[in-house]
Amino acid sequence: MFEKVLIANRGEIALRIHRACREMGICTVAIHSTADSEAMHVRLADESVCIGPPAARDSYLNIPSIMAAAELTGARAIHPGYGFLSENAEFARIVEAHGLTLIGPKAQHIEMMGDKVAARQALDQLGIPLVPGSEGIVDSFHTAQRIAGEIGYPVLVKAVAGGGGRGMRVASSANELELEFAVARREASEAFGNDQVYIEKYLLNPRHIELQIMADSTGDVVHFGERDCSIQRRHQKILEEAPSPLLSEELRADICLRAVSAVQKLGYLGAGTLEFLFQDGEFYFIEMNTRIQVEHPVTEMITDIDLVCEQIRVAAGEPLSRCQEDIRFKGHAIECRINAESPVDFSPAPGQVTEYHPPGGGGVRVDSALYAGYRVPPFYDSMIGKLIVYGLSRDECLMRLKRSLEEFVIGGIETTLPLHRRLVSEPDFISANYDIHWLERLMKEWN
Ligand code: MV4
Repeated sequence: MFEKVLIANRGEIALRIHRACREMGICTVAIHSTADSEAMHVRLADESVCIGPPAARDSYLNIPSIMAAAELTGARAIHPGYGFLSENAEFARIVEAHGLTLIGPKAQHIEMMGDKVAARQALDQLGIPLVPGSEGIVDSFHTAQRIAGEIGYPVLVKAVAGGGGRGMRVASSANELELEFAVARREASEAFGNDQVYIEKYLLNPRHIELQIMADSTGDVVHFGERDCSIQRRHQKILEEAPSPLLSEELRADICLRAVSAVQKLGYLGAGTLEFLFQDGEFYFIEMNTRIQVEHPVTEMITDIDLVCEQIRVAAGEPLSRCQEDIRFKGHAIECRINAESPVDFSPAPGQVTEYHPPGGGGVRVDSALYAGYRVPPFYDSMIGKLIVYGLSRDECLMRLKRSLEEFVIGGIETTLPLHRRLVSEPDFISANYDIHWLERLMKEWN
């Protein structure tokens, strides 16, 4: 096992990784920008290194500075968390070239899944159902029109280097496609420096369901079931739950079996998430994420497994702590993402936290690096914490969520807590009757 791990991230996930390391008897090195000197993960880590100015490109994305911090402190492994360098294949290669271990997948798999067409082709070959669409890159309007004619309109033009919702254009007719194809290419080129696009049938009212998997270096692969992440706004998830309230045992067993088999055949290592759209009882693969995700705690709550510990174990060459039969699913969990934002227009609202009183009691978990007096810096993502609530049934979970949201006090800054309080009283949320567009439609009604 590693003696010392460098945490190449900030905020709640840096603290989350520190906690896992501590419980495994591993020393931690925090890195931080000059804006994060007073951050909780820096205070708690065994050692800390300031690696640059506030702008992420000069600090949390600054590979030479991070490698120097690892060298200086003798950390032999690096956990990238999510965001920042977590899905950067070049970083993975550099870490490896220095004889260190990245707590994450191999560079080749990060690279493959970063290319959305390569990911589609690989998983198609391995028996994963895809959204109907082009087999590969579509390089002319003529080809785009032919494929759209075959699969039927509306279609979605997506960037090969995209993901997370950036670089997508919908076309409802051949006429619209001519314009949208050109716009998608130009936007892809500007956003990713790569103008390659592909085409999928545009699904009108799907849910977003993702599967958590983990692979070890012995070739063992397990799944931890699914998360329903349909409640989002502008491609930012707001609330996630596990299990999906709408999946039958048969459908779940089938897709999980396929996912495990595919990931095993890829020779994948570490944690991964297969993202699907789910509509009319069918799964359609869209992307695979090669990092630990923000919403991993809902899976931890219903399986009673520490996914970050498992990531560290498998990166160190140890086997997964449990085989599939020993992963038992029990109860229901919901996570609310709490952002330092106006609950009305979602504009960022950094500033000093004057009061901090998180909820507690049975079945309640708060993952946050906040404390009273902390100044939320304006330079980074606005997520400042996550409230995760567990119940034996979805109903019990909902009641607990309501009372936890009532208890939660964050003073001095605006947060999205009022939005969550309103959401959990919505009849369609309570009855789990929502799709990926539900929240945006609802918020239009509120205005
Ligand atoms: C789609 C889709 C409908 N049809 N693909 C957006 C993020 C990116 N990961 C994929 N996305 C979508 N792909 C087809 N063929 C709708 C979306 C989409 C979406 C997906 C998941 C969660 C929220 C979303 C919000 C808007 C659109």
